Amino acid sequence: MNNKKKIVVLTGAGVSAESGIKTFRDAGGLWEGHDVMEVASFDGWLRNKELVLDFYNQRRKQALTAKPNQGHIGLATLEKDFEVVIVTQNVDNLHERAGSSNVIHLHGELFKSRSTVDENLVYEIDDGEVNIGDHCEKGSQLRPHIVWFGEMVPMMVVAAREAVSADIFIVVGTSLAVYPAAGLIDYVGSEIPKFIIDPNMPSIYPRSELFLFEENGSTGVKKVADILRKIYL
Ligand code: BV8
Repeated sequence: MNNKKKIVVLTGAGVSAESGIKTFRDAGGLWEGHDVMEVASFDGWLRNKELVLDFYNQRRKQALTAKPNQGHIGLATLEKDFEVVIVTQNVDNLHERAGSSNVIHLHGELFKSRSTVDENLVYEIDDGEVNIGDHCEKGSQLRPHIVWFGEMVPMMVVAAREAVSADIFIVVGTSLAVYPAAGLIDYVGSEIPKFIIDPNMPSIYPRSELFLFEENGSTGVKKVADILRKIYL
């Protein structure tokens, strides 16, 4: 019988910042010089598939050179003493590469592509590119396996179910500006301790059991992990 306390973690671009991956906001709403809606929306895809595919090919190349930082590693190490579910808005695979074994990607995955006629046809890309003319087994153009603005977030239901049964909730490196991801905290019990780690604390609705760590993920995660081990072990 697993009597480990369950930690649910919501992460955003900030947890990968110290791995050299630009955050969504720091890019000033421009990604690699593009308007977000040009490269991260379905309309943008319809307007210019090549531009969108190139944008994600560039980000995949950049993500390949990035390494997990102490924030990712600290979260993965929590699995020694706790049941840990990572809910990330990030499309990189740094949580997995740090050793986290239970990662829910709300906004998709950079290293996967999918069919444009059958969303169940999802393919690993590894270190490759996706280009015009790359087709799924049903002959349709492949697209990035990413949730664009204006698209449904199918994994939100799974993430919310995890949050409902959390004993501890940690938020690392997100401006809590994008919904429904930012609403995950509302599924967590009011009496459950909530730790927020961010050097520029996001505006968050005041509630009980909120503990703020105004610092980088690499140091904040270690501090919170030490506190949790003191309290729960
Ligand atoms: C949907 C994939 C409905 C792309 C992304 C008006 C009001 C409210 C909501 C909306 C609105 N208009 C439209 C909406 C909905 C919209 C939305 O929320 N828009 C926002 C911008 C207002 N949401 C959607 O469209 C979602 N879908 O609602 O569908 C629907 C319903 C029925 C039928 C059809 C549709 C889909 C949203 C998903 C979009 N895709 N990503 C890609 O990555 O290529 S979201 C995008 O923002 C990023 O990927 C990122 O994941 C996400 C959130 O950003 P953060 O991760 O928080 O990053 P950010 O830069 O903002 O913050 C970084 C934080 O880190 C900062 O706080 C910083 O201080 C901190 N930090 C910096 N350094 C460090 C650090 N922390 C720790 N350590 C450090 N070293």
